[in-house]
Amino acid sequence: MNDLIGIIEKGINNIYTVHSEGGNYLCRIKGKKLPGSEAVYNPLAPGDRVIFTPAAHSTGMISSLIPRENSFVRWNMKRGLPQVMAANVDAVLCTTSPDNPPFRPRFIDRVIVCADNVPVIVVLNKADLPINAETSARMNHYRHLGYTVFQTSMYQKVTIDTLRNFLSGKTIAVVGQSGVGKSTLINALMPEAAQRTADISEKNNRGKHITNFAVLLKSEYLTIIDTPGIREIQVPVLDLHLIGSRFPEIARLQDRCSFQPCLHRGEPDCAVAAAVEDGSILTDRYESYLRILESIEELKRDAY
Ligand SMILES: Nc1nc2c(ncn2[C@@H]2O[C@H](COP(=O)(O)OP(=O)(O)OP(=O)(O)O)[C@@H](O)[C@H]2O)c(=O)[nH]1
Ligand SMILES: [Mg+2]
Ligand SMILES: [Zn+2]
Repeated sequence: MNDLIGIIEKGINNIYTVHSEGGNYLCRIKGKKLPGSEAVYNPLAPGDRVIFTPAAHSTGMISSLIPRENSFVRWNMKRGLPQVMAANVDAVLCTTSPDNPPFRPRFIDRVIVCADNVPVIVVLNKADLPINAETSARMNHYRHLGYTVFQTSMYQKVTIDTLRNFLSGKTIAVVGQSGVGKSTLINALMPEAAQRTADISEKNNRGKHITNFAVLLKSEYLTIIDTPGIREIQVPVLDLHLIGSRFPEIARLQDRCSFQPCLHRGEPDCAVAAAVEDGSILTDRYESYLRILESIEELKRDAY
């Protein structure tokens, strides 16, 4: 049979569900390894476009990956390898909550850095719970930095409708801590998704990692990739100089630093340090940036 192009919906135990014109195919990778995927945790992620050879009974063999337009990649701490959670999306929806689990802005900053060539939308879900001034201020700050922000609640239909309208026609990946309500939000946006959800643990105020593999879900107007909740998100090992370019307020000043390239941590006559000093860059965002640099340096040290 002729080769087909398809989209990965999910991959479990090296068996990939590939969506194509003719329907869904259960595929394996031809020769077990895809060229170029040696140093990664997973060779394929939901949203990837692949070429495969169909066989009997809706099965098939994947022979190659069509180069990705973009991806969301985190560092898998257990395996010490980069893990692609979604590919070829129009946006990453970074989902957070004001409480249960608590709001963690540095988590959002890391999600933004993990989004390679994709816009990030920041969603404060569970907006029916009390939102403290600090959380509101940080959400406003993301808006000020140029990110699209939303507040949603499963109990406020209008918030879901507003988000659904905004996302209409797009393919998005939903990421965030466990228990913030990613799957609940997806079920509200597209009821046919019927993703499993569960209450968070009362003992430690954390989610229970209910979604355990990433999956691409389609409705008539929307394609969404649900992803497993992450407890501690680690940025992959990237060139340190790339990190500043993923902080818009740092990126727009970088050219003005005397020292080039500048990492903005103690170099003389640094425009970013000056902006932190005069308050035009939020101190916590700057510290968040520094922690990310340190965490990458740590990973590099561990590798030797
Ligand atoms: N108060 C409130 N609770 C919500 C809202 N959305 C979701 N929840 C609750 O939050 C809990 C966790 O929801 P899930 O959708 O399973 O969370 P998740 O982010 O998919 O979690 P993982 O799959 O573990 O990553 C459930 O008890 C939901 O009912 C909301 O808007 N408001
Ligand atoms: Mg879930
Ligand atoms: Zn600098």
